[in-house]
Amino acid sequence: MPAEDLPGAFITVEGGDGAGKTTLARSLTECLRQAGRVVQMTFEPGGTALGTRLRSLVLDPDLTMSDWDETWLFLAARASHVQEVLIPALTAGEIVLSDRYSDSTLAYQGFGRGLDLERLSSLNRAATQGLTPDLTLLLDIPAELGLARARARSSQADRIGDADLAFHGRVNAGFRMLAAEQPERVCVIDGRQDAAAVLDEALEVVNRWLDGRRARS
Ligand code: Z5A
Repeated sequence: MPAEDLPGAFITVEGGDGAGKTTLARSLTECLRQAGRVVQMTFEPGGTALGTRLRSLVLDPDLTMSDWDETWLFLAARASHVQEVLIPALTAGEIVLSDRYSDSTLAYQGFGRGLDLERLSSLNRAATQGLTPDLTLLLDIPAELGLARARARSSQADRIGDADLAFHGRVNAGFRMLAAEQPERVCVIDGRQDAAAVLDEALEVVNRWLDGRRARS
């Protein structure tokens, strides 16, 4: 089920740790609402009661789990998010802005952990019922900068954020490869810019996409 078959608009924000996704998703939501649009902001892993529980398990630094166990937890959180939040909001014609979605699984578990990308893509299709974003904003910053930002904000340990720099470098390179494969969906924004410049660029991309969609319908 491509999101374009539903009346709403499905936009995701992706990128490595500390890239500025949450900051951008919040400010973009506010600007779009001020312009009179109905926007639901959500996030993964989380967004539902089950997703919130799974989030605390998958990020718990005191738990050990295999890379596939980790993957199943993200996929289970995604399946409930799609069914309970995304499909109803898109069916109601809302703009849905999700802080992370299925590209994160390909980047972290595929490029980062080294799991098979084709298998992950097929599991993503099953967990999402085939729901793909209309538009993805990828915040691209060097892993060192993202980790420094994330660690300056919080010293709380987390099982994935605490992985080494090489892991985060592979994740970021993976996101760039996904963007290169699907340039019609994924727009790369330089996350090194200050937050206001990132927002300006994102707003321009989103408004252009929304206007284009209205013209096409
Ligand atoms: N994960 C996965 O492995 N597989 C999956 O399928 C999914 C997720 C869905 C939790 O995600 C973890 O789950 C994550 C990926 C993995 N890995 N880890 N750890 P998360 O999204 O909840 O966690 P996160 O990526 O670590 O989010 P984050 O650290 O909160 O990063 P962010 O949302 O991109 O950044 P931010 O919170 O907006 O900003 C971080 C700090 O930088 C903050 O102090 C801001 O004020 C500052 N900031 C933001 N923008 C700027 C700019 N432009 N300039 C300067 N400073 C800025």
